[in-house]
Amino acid sequence: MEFTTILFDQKDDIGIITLNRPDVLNALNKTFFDDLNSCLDQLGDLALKSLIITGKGKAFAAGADISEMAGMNQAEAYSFSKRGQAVFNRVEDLVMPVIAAVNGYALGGGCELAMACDIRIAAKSARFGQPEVNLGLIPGFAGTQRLVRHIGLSNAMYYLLTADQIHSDEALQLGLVQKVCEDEELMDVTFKITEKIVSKGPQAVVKIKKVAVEGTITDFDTGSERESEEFKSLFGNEGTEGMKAFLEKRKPEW
Ligand code: CO8
Repeated sequence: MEFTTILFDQKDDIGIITLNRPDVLNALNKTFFDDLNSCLDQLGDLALKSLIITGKGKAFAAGADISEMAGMNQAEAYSFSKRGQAVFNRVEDLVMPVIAAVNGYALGGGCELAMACDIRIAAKSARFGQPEVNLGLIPGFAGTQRLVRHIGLSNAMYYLLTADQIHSDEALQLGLVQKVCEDEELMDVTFKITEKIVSKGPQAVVKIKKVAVEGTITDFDTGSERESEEFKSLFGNEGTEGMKAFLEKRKPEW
C-alpha cells in the first residue's frame, strides 16, 4: 500500500500505520484523512489481528493542519470536522484492537486519533492535549466526547478549557494511557503488548472489543445482554478449546 501522508507496514499479523509528515509534526490535513480512510478500506484483505498507529519523527501528531484549516469557511470546517470524525470512528470500529504508540506530541487532532484507538502506550516524552481553545477553536474530531469518556467530565473540562499539555506520567494517572516507557523502547514495548493480545483467543479478542466499545454508547442492561450473547457464542467453539486445553495442561490451538 502506498500513500502520501502515511506509511503502511506489516509484521506477521500486525499492521503498522506510521503518520509520515514529520516536517510539520504529522499535522493532519485532508489528504491524511483520504489516505487513512483508503488504508482502512484495504486492511480487510490482510487478515490482520491487530493494528499499531504511530508517528514518524518527534510527534505522534500535533493536530489538524492549521495552515490548511485557516482558510476554511464554515461549510468547509463543518465538512472537515465530519470527515475527521467519520474516519476516526472507523478506527474505533475496526474489529481488531488498535494500539496507539505515542511518541512526542499528540495534540488536538493527534490526541483525538490516539483516543480513537483501544489502548495507548506512551513514550516518556509524549505530551497529550486539546489546545484548540488557544486558537479560539474547539476540538472537531470528537475530542470533547472521547476525552470525557476516557478521563471523566471534570478532568476533561480542565484540560479542554486550560489547553494544558498532559505529560505522559499525568496521562497514566488519568487513565488516558495504559503504559509509559523510555522513548527508545516505545516500539518494542508496543509490539510486546500487541503480540500478547494477538496470542489470546482470536474470537474472544474481537468480541471483547466489540462488546466493550458498544457498551460505551448503550445502557448497562443492553450491554450486558450483548455480553451474554457473545459469551455464549464461544461455546462449542474457541472457548471450548481454550477450557479443554487448560484442563489438559497444554497450549490451546485456536
Ligand atoms: N498544523 C500545521 N503545522 C504545524 C502544526 C499544525 N497543527 N503543528 C506544528 N506545525 C509545524 C510548524 O508550523 C513548524 O513548521 P515550520 O518549520 O514550517 O515553521 C513545524 O511543524 C515544527 O513545529 P514547531 O517549530 O512549532 O515545533 P516546536 O517543537 O517549537 O513546537 C508544538 C511544537 C508545541 C507542538 C507547536 O508546533 C504547536 O503548538 N503546534 C500546534 C498545536 C495545536 O494547536 N494543535 C491543534 C490544532 S487544531 C486541531 O487539531 C483541531 C482538530 C479538529 C479540527 C476540526 C476541523 C474544522
